[in-house]
Amino acid sequence: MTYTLPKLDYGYDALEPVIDKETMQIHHTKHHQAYVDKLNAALGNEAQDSLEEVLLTNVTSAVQNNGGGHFNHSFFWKILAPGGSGKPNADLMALINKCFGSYEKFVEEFTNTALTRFGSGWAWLSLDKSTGQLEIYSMVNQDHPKLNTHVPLLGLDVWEHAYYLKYQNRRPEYVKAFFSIINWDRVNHLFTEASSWVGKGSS
Ligand code: MN3
Repeated sequence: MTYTLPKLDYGYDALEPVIDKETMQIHHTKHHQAYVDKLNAALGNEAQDSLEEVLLTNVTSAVQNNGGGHFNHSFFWKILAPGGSGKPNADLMALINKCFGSYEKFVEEFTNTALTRFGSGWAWLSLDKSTGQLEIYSMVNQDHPKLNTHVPLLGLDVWEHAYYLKYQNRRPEYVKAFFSIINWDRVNHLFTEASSWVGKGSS
């Protein structure tokens, strides 16, 4: 058994004009596929049931880089939807307001985090499993979003390969446009699931 590239729930051109078809195609079939292939090679083609468990126990750089790449991209495709979908539900909005002051402040902090990630990496919105609070932070390269202590709810790939064909050096335009294609229905689902784990240990 090996890890495989997950199919997308939408076509490569479905996120236009925010993310162009060519970027999606290359990102999914080349970049993501390469992480999957190298992860399989690093694990001797022995996939484990839980990729999260692998990331938390196998600290070799090949597994962290490529397993992180596989986890992060698999997560990313799911929290995107053509034209965006839904909005934060009442519980999530209440926590956003509590943790950041307002939805606008949340967008501002997430945007700043995505823009100040130097070089390659990701911006994340996660739920801290011990405190039940939302946190925004960035991780470098393909490091996973602190899966030992946090449950990721939203993630944005700010590697240049995610936006360069369309936006070139204009990362701010890409980050701003991202907010119009968020699959909030999916984020709400992740949040509801994550909320039930708060305070129940770190695993
Ligand atoms: Mn990427």
